[in-house]
Amino acid sequence: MLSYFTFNGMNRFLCTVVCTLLLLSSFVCYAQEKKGVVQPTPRQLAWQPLETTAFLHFTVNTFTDKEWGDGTESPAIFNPTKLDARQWIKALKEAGFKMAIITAKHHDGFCLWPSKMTNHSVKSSPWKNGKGDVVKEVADACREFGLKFGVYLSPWDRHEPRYGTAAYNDFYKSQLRELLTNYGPISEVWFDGAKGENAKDMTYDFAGYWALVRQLQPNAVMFSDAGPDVRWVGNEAGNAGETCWSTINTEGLAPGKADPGYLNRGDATGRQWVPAETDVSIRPGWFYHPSEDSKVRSAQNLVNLYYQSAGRNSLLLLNVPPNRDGLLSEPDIASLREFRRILDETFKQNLVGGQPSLTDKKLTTFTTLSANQPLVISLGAEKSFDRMAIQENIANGQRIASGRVEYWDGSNWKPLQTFTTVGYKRLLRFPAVTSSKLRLLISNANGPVQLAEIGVYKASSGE
Ligand code: FUL
Repeated sequence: MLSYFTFNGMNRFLCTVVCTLLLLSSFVCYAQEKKGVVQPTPRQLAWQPLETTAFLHFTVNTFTDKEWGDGTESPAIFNPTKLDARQWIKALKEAGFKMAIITAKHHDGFCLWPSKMTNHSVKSSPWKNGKGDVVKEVADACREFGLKFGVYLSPWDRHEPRYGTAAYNDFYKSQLRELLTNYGPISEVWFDGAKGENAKDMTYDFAGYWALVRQLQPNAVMFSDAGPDVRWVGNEAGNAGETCWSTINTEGLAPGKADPGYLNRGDATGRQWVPAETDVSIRPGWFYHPSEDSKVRSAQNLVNLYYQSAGRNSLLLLNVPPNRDGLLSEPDIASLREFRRILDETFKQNLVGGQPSLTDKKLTTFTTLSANQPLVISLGAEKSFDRMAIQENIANGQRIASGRVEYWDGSNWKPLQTFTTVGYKRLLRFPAVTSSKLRLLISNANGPVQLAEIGVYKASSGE
């Protein structure tokens, strides 16, 4: 009995030691794997696949023909007699847009909702006898058509007399609270960094604004030049960097004070995950101007913007400004419709065959690749193609720094295209080739690559 207990006790002791060692070693591996890997938060992960989102710039400027109002505009000029937010959101939905962000207040200070904090709003306008609420109409239409909804609330306010004093921060937070509590779920809050040269000195309480958003709409992403959740792409021309990391170092960066080139490219060694959003307008201006009716971007131009933003690990935020009637204009709607038709036609059929984990449209099923480990992609038979999509499982970070694609010409591998960062999605465009297989090689990576998706396509003849 005694010897049995002693042996059994010894066994248990050894077992405990071995198990503890195993646990410790797996913890060390886990910690090493996690070390240095910067990952998106769940809210950023939900935002990135939206790909095409819309901005709606609308305010007194629509009626004064200006881009920046000075705050002296009379609310009496705001009278969009045919306003129909359902028409806006339906057109966006049909064009594949997944979110709409309304300028609830631009720099002129006029509020598109009946704010309790000021009379400088729709409630002092003739529109709907002062009983209207544009923010509510847009929020309701987004819910009806299944789009996410976001708000732009300009910190710079050229009308409000408290602007320039500490009391303005409380005023601004009260307005933010109204927007965050009265209109249902908000998916993005846009904090514009713009401020005129002659603007009064004002220290914005960004920390306080951001805390309020986290408290009242914890699922919303916040945009400002350098985050906290989403960063500016560094230009308003619709160009994400050819190299575009979702990571940056935010220390020392403040709204309005970040180097646009840095924001455009991101930073391979960045310690914060702050992906780039590409905001650009369908017209030369952000607001509607009758003289720009003939200057609306063509569908092909919009397709190009898509490749330069969503196709470079960013997200397209395309502004489509409502006109003085309160409607989206016909030329804008026609371009949007054709834009979607071209994209749908191009991406309707993935020519890659027999590699389910790479074509199942799920980032969580991936193939792990190291640098210089070739991956052959079979098309099953000879096919003609001129577009490629590559995606990483960004839930575990962004790793690809550079790589190349080759195609089989029947006897040799021939160079097709080189690329740098991939991240959520990289789209490649090249003259059409006919081949039965391709080969992907990653040249540089920050760690083992989790290759999630590969798509090979033949572009629509519309583009
Ligand atoms: C800028 C603003 O000054 C423009 O008017 C526009 O709203 C653009 C999206 O952001 O900073």
